Amino acid sequence: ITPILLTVAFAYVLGSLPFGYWVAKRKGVNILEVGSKNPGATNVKRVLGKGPGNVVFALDVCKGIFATITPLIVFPIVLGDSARSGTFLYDLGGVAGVVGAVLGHSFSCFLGFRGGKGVATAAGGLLMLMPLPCLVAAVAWVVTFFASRFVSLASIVAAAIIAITPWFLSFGMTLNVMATLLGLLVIVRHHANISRLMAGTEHRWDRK
Ligand code: NKO
Repeated sequence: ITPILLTVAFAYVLGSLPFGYWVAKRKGVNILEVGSKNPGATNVKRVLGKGPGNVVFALDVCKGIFATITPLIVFPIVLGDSARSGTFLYDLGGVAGVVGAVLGHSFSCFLGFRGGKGVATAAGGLLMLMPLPCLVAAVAWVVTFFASRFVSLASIVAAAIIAITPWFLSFGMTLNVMATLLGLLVIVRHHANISRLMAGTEHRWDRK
């Protein structure tokens, strides 16, 4: 249990790094008070433009990748055969990494337990654990976005795909349960967007 707790703690702190907040702050903007008030890549792009938005997206994806890949590399080395690829402990290490990072991003200890919606960070971690569902979700994200021009709707559709598709593949119970819970968490984090979508007041993305 100790390696799992250490992994969650490490991933949580890493995920908590509020890159969206910091990048905007360097430009003199408090991202928590403008646009959708979300410290994610989308809102940084909306308020500050393409460059800063892409930087935040890349950094948020990287923190998901790093938090997840670290236990996948360290567990077999430190714990030996009981945590090699294919074991429950190995899967649990990866799950602790991605879940810790998304919780950190969403409830950052550097932002008074506020944070983003976890889309980019989850995408980075899931890419390491289940590349195929992640690719399908990414394609669905792009299609939904260009069809609707709602970033939030695209993210919700991608999260639903992450929650559902792994059950039809052979990842095993540990990863499947994680994917469903993570997908649901990302959807719940979009509750304000969902209200706006239903009220017809959600922000539509138009080319700048
Ligand atoms: O400001 O409330 P807002 O309109 O900013 O923002 C809503 C938005 C918040 O999310 C972000 C991150 C944007 C990342 C877009 C990259 C899409 C790449 C597709 C990844 C597919 C895997 C998804 C896994 C979800 C669990 O939604």
